[in-house]
Parts: sequence; structure tokens; C-alpha cells
Amino acid sequence: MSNKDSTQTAAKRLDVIIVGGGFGGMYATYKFREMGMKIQSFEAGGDLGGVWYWNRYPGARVDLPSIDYSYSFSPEVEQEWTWSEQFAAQPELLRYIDFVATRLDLRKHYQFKTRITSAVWDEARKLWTVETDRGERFEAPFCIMATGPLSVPKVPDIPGVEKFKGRLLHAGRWPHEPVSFEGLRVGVIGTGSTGIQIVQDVGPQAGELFVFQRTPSFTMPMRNVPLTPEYISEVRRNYAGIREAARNSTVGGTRPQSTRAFFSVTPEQRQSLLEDAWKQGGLAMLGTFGDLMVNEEANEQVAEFVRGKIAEVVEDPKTAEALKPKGYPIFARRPCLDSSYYETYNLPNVHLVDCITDPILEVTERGVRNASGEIELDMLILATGYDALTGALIAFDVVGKGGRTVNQKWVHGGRSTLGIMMEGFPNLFMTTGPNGPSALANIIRISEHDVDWIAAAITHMQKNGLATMEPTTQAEDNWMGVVHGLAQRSLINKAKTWWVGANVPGKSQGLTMFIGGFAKYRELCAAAVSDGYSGFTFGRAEEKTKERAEA
Ligand code: NA7
Repeated sequence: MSNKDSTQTAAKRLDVIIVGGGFGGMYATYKFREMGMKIQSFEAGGDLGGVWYWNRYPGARVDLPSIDYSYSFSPEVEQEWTWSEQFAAQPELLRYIDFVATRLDLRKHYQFKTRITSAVWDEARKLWTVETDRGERFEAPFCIMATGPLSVPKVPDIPGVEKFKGRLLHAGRWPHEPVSFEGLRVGVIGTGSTGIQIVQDVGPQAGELFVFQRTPSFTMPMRNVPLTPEYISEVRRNYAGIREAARNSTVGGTRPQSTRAFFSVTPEQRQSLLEDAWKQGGLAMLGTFGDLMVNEEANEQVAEFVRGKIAEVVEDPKTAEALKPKGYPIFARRPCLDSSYYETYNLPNVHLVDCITDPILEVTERGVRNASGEIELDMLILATGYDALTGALIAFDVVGKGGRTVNQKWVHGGRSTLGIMMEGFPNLFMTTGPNGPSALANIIRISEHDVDWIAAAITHMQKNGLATMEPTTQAEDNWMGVVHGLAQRSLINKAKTWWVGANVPGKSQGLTMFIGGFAKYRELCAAAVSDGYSGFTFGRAEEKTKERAEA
């Protein structure tokens, strides 16, 4: 035993370790408890909620309908919870999460304010050993990384950010107490989904608001509405059918997705369909045609339609022009939904700073200095995104067979089998991993699916006296072949976004998410089981016992 070992506290032995307290981790916690396993769950935040725990910024709101963006595994929760709006705001989402956690008694399994600092596979003992930032050690044969695709906030590499003497806030680490903007000169850097939600909320409250925009996003009207008691009771009566439809859809939700090709209808019909979609709101436009992500010309016509809408709303022609996204396909960057984003620029106190024509040079003690001068600020909000998809699992040491880390494995981008397991990392499972549908479908449907798949795999092992499970290199190559093959056809590659890793300097570039749709993903995951798990190798429990005896 090494010196290091002798000073270490004894590891607590469990059946399953679960990392993360977002939707995936909460469901995993429930599922494995119900299977009678000895579990321990960890969460870095002070409570459950994942992104919704951290992202308390003004205007934070889900951009999928609430009835889709909710658990389907518990009929009790479905019947007892009442959504108030079609697109729930962050406080309501946290109330929902609290309701689920309380109703299913999940918090008692969690250790909060605890960050995992390493997870190491012990090949001889067939166990994962996990260490926390409190110096504790836990070990279990199975480890579930429900660490989420958007959990590592990114601070921009703008010189001087640390020098700013005013209040510096990151949207992804927003304070718990209310933040007042009244009379303040506020700056927002970033105009992705987060920046857009902040701008429309803070614009009317701030003394002056300066929006630092590098790449404009396409945003469409959300047209959020309160949900009536009649609608809620119909949904409750029909949840089973609604969930079934979602599971068999491309997006994992109830948004219709047409197969209609853009040029299969006349220009007049196209215009009328686009106007209808705009009136309908949400992502109706994306669902109106089936080929917008593969037909560049069709895509450009839809983009031009939306640019026209911007010009109709924004009064100052120069601002309108700067807000129009150009140079990348619509929907290739996460499409945003807003309630009054473009209208906000008509307020006299709201100013767009175009960082393409007037780049940010540095953050100073007093504000932001760009080519044309210094803009003094009392508060600077960073809405600069996340080290997405792979960021959480490379942020600490996850060490598999032969001492190889996930960091090393993913040096050329996220790589896994089904987005759930990795060759070289036995018994380590991910929910909403980087090579599943991830950000391209309803993350709650994916989380539930992945946890169910993992639970079935563990049950299979238990029934058959198997101790370890790991994808073969061949199966992983095949899966990544499918992922890359589909990705090549997509226009998503033509935009520089977090979807393709372009927002983090030095990160491997390319689309590694499965773009074949949620229903197809389920089908392929089911096929990996129904062919007798032929893409996986299993180690027997006896070998483990034998190895232990020999050790
Ligand atoms: P995003 O979509 O990654 O947006 C980040 C924004 O921050 C984007 O507009 C970036 O511009 C901007 N940014 C980042 N660094 C800089 C610098 N240095 N200078 C100027 N602007 C900068 O993150 P969000 O949080 O908005 O959304 C993430 C997801 O959450 C969203 O897609 C939904 O799924 C929910 P850039 O594009 O790099 O030019």
C-alpha cells in the first residue's frame, strides 16, 4: 500500500454512484433505488435542478412546451402537478423539480455541494472509485454520469475580465438573491438563447443596456400562453398518448415535423405556410418543412423570411441590419424563442454594440473598451455559453482501463457507443451523452430513455451473473460511423456554435451528436439489446471473485 493510500479514508461501498442532480440524475436516483440498489447521488449545487438550479438569470425559460419538458415515468407526478404556462419560466421549473423530489423522496439520496474530483476504474476489483472535493471516497461497480450537456459555464477569453470593478455575473452561475438593474448601466456579452432572454427582460428595467453582439441569432416568437384548467385536464386524461407520440417523434416532443419538401409547394403556399408558422410561434417553422437542414436554398429562403420580420419590428434601420443573422443557415445555430427581443431595441435606453464592426478589445476596471472607445458599466453580464456536451466529463479525471482518461479518449471530440457507454470505461454510463440526440431533442425524454436502457443493461448483468460490461471497439466505431455519416448531410456543420465545439478555443470541431431523431435513436438503442448485446463484452462475476481471491 502506498503512502497516499494509507492516508486515505476508507471508501464507502455502494452499488451505484450517480453524479448530477438535474433531470437525468434525479430519474437515475429514483430508478436504481426502486431496483433495490444501494445508491449515493452527488450534486455540486446546493439543491436539485441542474441547469435550472444554476441558471436563475432574469427571463430564464424553457423553450419546449412544459407538458413535453416534464417527466413521463411517474403517473402520480403527471396527475398531481399543474403547469401554469405553455413555456415554463425557471422559478416554475424549480418548483416542479422540488415537487418531484419531495413526492418521490429523492433528496435523501443526495450529497449536495459536493463536486466529484475523480472517478477511477479499478480493473482488478471491477469497481469505480470516486473521490469528492470533501476528501471522501466511494466505490461501486456502476457509475452513472448524469453530468449534463450544459453544465460548465464558459468565461470568454477577453483580456481584463477579472479587472472589472463593477458587478460581474455569469448567466450560468446567477446569484440566488434578487438582482436589481434599476438605474444601472448594464452590459450583456452574448446573444445566444441566454443573452436573448436576458436582454428582453433586463432592457426595460436597466438605466442603460448595452448588448455586445458578435454573432446574431435567429429568434422566433415564443407566443407563450397561460394554460387553462380545461386544457390541463385534457392533457392529464391523455398523457399516455401524448408521451407515446413524443417517444415516436423526431424531437421527443409533440411539435409536428412535416416531411414536406420546401420546393414541393408553390411560392405563394410557402409564404403562407411561413406566415402561419410565425403566427403559431415556437419552433413551428422548423417543423413546417422536412428539408430545411439539408437543402441550403430552402434554408436560405426561410432565413430571409425571418430577416424580413426583424426589419418590420426594429425601427432603426442600422440596428435592424446588424441584428439580421447572415452567413450561416437558420436552425444551424440553436434557434431561439423570444417574447419581445427585437422590440427591446426600440427602447431608447437599449443599445446594440456590433462586435463584428466594433470588436471588444478588453474589459477594463470601468467597463468594456472596444475599437470606438470605452463603454462605462455598473454591471457586466456574461451570457457567453458553456463548454458543452463533453465539458463536464473532461473537467475532472475520469480514468478507465489502462489509466486512460476521458480527456485523452475525447481529444478528437466526444466518442462513445449510443452516447451511453465508452470502450475502455467498463460499467460507466452517461445520460444524454455527446453522441446521442442530446441538444437536438427533448433532453428529458432522452434522460428517461438512457436511464431505462442502463437499468435494463444492469438487470441483464444481474440475471446472468455478469460483473462488467463494455462496448467493443467495433461497436463504437460503428456507432460513430452512423453519427458522422448522418452529420455530414446536415447544414448544422456550417455554423460556428457550441453544437460543433466551435465556441471553445482549441476544442475539437465537428458535429458529434446523433441527428437521426429521437425515435430512430430509441430504435437503434433497442436493436443493440435485442441482438443479444453483441456490441458489448461482458466479464463474469466468477472472474471477479477469482481475481479478488488471487489479489
Ligand atoms: P451560446 O448559444 O453558446 O451563446 C454564447 C454567446 O456568447 C454567443 O452569442 C457568442 O458569440 C457570445 N460570445 C462568447 N464569447 C464571446 C466573446 N469573446 N465576445 C463576444 N461574444 C462572445 O450560449 P447560451 O448560454 O446563450 O445558450 C446555450 C444553450 O442553452 C442554448 O443553445 C439552449 O440550448 C440553452 P459567438 O456565437 O461565439 O460569435
